[in-house]
Amino acid sequence: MFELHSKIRRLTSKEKQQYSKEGYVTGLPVFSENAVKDLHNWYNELSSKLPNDIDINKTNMWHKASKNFYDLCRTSAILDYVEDLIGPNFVQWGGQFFSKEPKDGSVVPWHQDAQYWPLSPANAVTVWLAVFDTDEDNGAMKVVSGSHKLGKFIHKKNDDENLVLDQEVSFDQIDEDKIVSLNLKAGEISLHNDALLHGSEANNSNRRRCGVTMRFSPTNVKGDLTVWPFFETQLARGVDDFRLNPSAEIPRGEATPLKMFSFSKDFVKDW
Ligand SMILES: O=C(O)CCC(=O)C(=O)O
Repeated sequence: MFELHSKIRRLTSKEKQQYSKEGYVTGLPVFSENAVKDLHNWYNELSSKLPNDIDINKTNMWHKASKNFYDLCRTSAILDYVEDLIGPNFVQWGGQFFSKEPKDGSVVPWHQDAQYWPLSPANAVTVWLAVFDTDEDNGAMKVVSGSHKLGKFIHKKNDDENLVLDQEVSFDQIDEDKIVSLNLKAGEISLHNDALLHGSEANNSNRRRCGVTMRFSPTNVKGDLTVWPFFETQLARGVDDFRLNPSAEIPRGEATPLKMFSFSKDFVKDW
């Protein structure tokens, strides 16, 4: 879809060990420098379809709505990296933007994804693709290395309007020395485990910051439909011998999610 980086590769055994020990891998090349402009145009085109009063951070399920988004998530180099962590058979069930305009004040509180997700077994990998360069000045995602091994942290509800999510782990539970900023060049990805503590501070720069997240789980995952009735999967790679979840339609054109949770059948489609 976009020009691939000349250095795409598979994960090294050191990176696989790092994922297991520290819960993340970062700085993986996917798209070339030439592709960055295309990636920006892609983002501008998709985001411009949202009505002005809808915050892109409050929309999800883009992979079920937009062929453009779906195709990006099927980039073979991205799936190769994911396969190296969770094996050859896996599904996609989430696709979302985490975007911060310069000085918009938005913050992603410290949290563990698995806390929000009624999935078992909990073994999801998130791909975070940098659409723009991201660093500490523009609010790069930060992780607490090794925290995925420490069990569930206490999350408290916080309705502060600057927070992108409303469940937060207080800073006093966090080992500050273990915080790592996942600074990425546009076109690179990081991968993180669903139990890893992570979050991000405000974008204090004059540069936009945006990541595309893609959520993948091995095919043996089962979503609790009593909690997430809209949970639907698309086979991303391999075969699904388990068939434990409803399937999501594969988008053949462009629709735009206007909220967090939708069934694929509910999108207003142009196909
Ligand atoms: O982009 C961010 O700052 C946070 C992303 C996030 O929370 C996630 O990928 O689960």
